[in-house]
Amino acid sequence: VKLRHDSTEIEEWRNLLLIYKFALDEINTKLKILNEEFQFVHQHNPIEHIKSRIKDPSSIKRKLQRKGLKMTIEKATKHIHDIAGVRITCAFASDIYKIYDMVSCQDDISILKVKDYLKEPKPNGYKSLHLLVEIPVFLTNRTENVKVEIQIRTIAMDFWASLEHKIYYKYDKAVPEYLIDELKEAAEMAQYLDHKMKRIHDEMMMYKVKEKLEKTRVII
Ligand code: 0O2
Repeated sequence: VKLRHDSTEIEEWRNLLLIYKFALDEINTKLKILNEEFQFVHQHNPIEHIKSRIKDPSSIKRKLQRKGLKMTIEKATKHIHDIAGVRITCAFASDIYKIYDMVSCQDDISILKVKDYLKEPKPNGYKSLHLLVEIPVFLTNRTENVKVEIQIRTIAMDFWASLEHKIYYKYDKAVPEYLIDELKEAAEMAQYLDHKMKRIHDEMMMYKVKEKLEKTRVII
């Protein structure tokens, strides 16, 4: 997609994207602190990886076109909710809601919208928890409330989503029927793997608790 804009407009876009970048910096710091504190209190890390990105102008333009809108700053800030995006991957599905609780307890973060594709996966098999949040960014002369989309999913869900995303673009959104079926099957397998890993993890935790109890009994 070719973007033709004059220099003032380019400057305005640069400024806008910089503010989104500041919002990402803030969210990333918050998540890092929450994860470290959670680890300290519960001896468990709910977050495996955090990836963040600013949507590039050509993708913003494509998304606006999909919505039948022109590429303007006003339209982009109003209609594109994932200009700033954070993707959090965790080991277990139960961690997803723990992270959600931690984020929603932050005084300076407002949750504007929740899309729960875990409770209601998309027909293609896509699963993830999407939070549209707003965070204040304190600038030299003003405060801007900036929207950030947070996607939270397990490693297995993320593995599936990144392959599906590649296939979707590879076939220019016209994915052959047999691959759609294969992807659905793979989504079920990812869900099976999530359950299995959780069961194994819970067994291990039970074993650890039993072992601790045994040791305490010996000491008493
Ligand atoms: P990219 O390239 O990842 O940025 P809305 O305006 O909120 O109604 P939106 O933003 O499309 O519509 O809503 P949604 O459902 O929250 O989707 C936002 C992002 O979620 C997408 O961004 C994808 O990153 C991801 N996503 C949603 N559905 C799917 C899916 O079926 N498969 C995969 N792999 N990812 C999905 P973009 O801009 O589409 O793409």
